[in-house]
Amino acid sequence: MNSCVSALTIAGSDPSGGAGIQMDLKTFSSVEVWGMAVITALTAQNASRVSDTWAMNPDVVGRQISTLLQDMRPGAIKTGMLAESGIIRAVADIIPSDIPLVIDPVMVSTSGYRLLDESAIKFLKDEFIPKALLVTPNIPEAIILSGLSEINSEEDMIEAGRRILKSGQGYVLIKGGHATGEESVDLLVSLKCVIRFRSPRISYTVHGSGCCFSAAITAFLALGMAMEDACREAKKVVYHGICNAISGEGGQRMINP
Ligand code: PXL
Repeated sequence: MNSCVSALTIAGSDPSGGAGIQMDLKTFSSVEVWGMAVITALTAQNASRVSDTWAMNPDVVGRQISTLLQDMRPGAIKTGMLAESGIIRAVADIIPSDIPLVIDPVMVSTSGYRLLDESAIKFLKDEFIPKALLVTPNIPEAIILSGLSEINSEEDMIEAGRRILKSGQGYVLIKGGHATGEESVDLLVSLKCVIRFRSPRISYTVHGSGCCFSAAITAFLALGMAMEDACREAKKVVYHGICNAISGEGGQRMINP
């Protein structure tokens, strides 16, 4: 473990270990980055479903971050489940603008449970996403963030990415896991270019792959990689994790980075 390099996740707890902060910390460890975690929400869930969520008080989230940053400085920060606009505001107000920020715009769990208030989506789009170096939506999230009515092709993914990029500085990684075809294609879109990452499509779905992907990118950015390399290496981590998925009770597969 290279303990000089650290990354921070600001996300919800998944007691099953499949997603959320538990998955983020496992992913950071798998690439030998020191993991730190600020909890935004608790969830009650198992391998197959979320049954309840409890958002932290935004001041509690803010205090966790401000105390941590008094004597520790992560090389990169990612956010996952932010639950509600008060928490997004607390995070947006506190995190330093000179640390690379990856926003995984978590909205709904794989099993269909809402993890972000509907009313917080506008705030996420208008106030928080412009602060990100990278946003990592899947296709359903990209539809909501871009305002497109559907995404059916790589051209649509690029158009969605361009719409989500509010300023010229950032990147959007549109993940093609929800698309169809023999390959799973993710597109890294910036105002200057589009880069394609491909892997064979695996026929089953796994819980936690989105968290693992954005956490691995965050860890590689903390290690000093350029964005394109960080996304390419992270895709390998996720692909390996999906191939090595473990079966939870009820046959639900959980990623194993
Ligand atoms: O996969 C998205 C996600 C993120 N964070 C938490 C979750 C989930 C999905 O269930 O529980 C805490």
